[in-house]
Amino acid sequence: MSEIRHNWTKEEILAIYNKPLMELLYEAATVHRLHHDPNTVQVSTLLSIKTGGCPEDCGYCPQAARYHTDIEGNDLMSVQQVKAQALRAKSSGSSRVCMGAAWRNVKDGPEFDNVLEMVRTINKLDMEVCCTLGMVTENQAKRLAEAGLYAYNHNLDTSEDYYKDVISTRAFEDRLDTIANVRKTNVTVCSGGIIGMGEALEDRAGMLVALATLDPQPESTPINALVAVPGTPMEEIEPVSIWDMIRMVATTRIVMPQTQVRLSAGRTDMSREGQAMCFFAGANSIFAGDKLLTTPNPDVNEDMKMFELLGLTPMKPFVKKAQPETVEAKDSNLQPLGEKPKWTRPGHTIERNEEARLTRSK
Ligand code: SAM
Ligand code: DTB
Ligand code: SF4
Repeated sequence: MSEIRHNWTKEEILAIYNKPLMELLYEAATVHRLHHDPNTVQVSTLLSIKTGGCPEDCGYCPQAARYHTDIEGNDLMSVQQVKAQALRAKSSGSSRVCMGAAWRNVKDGPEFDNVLEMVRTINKLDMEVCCTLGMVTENQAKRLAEAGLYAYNHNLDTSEDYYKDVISTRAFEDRLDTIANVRKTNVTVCSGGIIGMGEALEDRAGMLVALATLDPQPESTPINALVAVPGTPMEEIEPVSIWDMIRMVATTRIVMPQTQVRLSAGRTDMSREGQAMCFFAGANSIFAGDKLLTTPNPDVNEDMKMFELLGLTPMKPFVKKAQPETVEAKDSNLQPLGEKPKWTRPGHTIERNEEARLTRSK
C-alpha cells in the first residue's frame, strides 16, 4: 500500500497533473492496483427526490430557481416511489442509491422525516444509501446516520479561490463545515467537484489540495465534467476535453489512493475508449441510470455492454464498510432541534449569474 498523505501542496499536485501522459497513467494505475481491485467498479443510481426551485445561485446548476432552464420541477417524492425506484436500480446492478434534493440546507420537519424514512427503506433493501441535500447540522447528520445512511455527498466543486466566481450565496467554508458535521458520525463522506467551468489548472489542483488534506480523506470523490445547460450562466462554455478528464482522474487517484474516484457527470459526451482510459487511470465508480439528476446519462444497457467489453464487474454493496444499522423513528433518541446550519453571506454578486437571472433563455 502506498502511504496516505494529508500535506499535499498545489505545486506538487500541478506537477503530477502536468506529467507526460504515459508517466501519469502508469503512476495512477500503479497506485490504483495497490489499493483496489482494478476490475471492480461501484455503481450508484441517482434519484432526484426533489427537483428544481433551489434558492442558491450555483452558476453551473439547472436547478437554481433564478435561472431559466427547461427542467421539470417536482416536490418531494413519496417513500413508496423511492422504494420502487431503488428496487429497479438494484435489479439493474446498482449497489447504491444517491438521493438528491435541490435544497440549500436541510430543514427539520415532515419533509426531512420523510427523507429519513426513505433512508431506512433503502437500507433495508440491502443497498448503500447516499443523500445530497445541501448543508446539514451535526444533529441532522446524526439523525441521517441513525436511519442507516451510508454516505453523504457534498462537493467542494472547485478551489476556494474560484468558488467566489461560481457561487455567491454561500462560501467555501460552509461546504467544509457540512463535511465536518458528517464526519462527526459514521456516515462516509462523498466529496469532489466539477471541471470545465472556466477554471484554471491551478484551481483543479487547489480543489484537490482541499480534498486530499482532509483527514480522513473522503471515501468517495466524484469528478464531474460540467454539463452546460441552456439558461444557466455557464450555458456557453465549451465541453472539457477527455484528456483533461483523464488527467484529473489520474491525479485524484494518486493523491487520494483509497477514495472511490467517481466518473460522474459528462459521460454522455465520452467515448468508451475515453471512459476506459479513465478506469485505467483509477476511476472505480460511476453514476448509472438514464438520468443524472435532471440531465441525460448513458443508457444502463450501454453501460453494461461497456463493462462486459472491458471485463469490469459491478461492486457488491458494503464491501468497503459494513452495512449501518437502521434505528426506527419510534426508537430514536435524537430530537429535531429546529436549528439551521450556520452559513456565511459572502455579500458579493457574480455578473454572469446576474445576467442569467435577468435574461430569458434564447
Ligand atoms: N443541493 C445540494 C448541493 O448543492 O449540495 C445537492 C444537489 S447538487 C445538484 C449536487 C452536485 O451536483 C453539485 O455540487 C455539483 O457538483 C453537481 N452538479 C450540479 N449541476 C451540475 C452540472 N451542470 N454539471 C456537472 N455537475 C453538476
Ligand atoms: C455529483 O458529484 N454529481 C451528481 C451527484 N453528485 C449528485 C450530480 C450531477 C448533476 C448533473 C446535472 C444534473 O443532472 O442536474
Ligand atoms: Fe441548489 Fe445544489 Fe443546484 Fe446549488 S447545486 S443550485 S445548492 S441544487
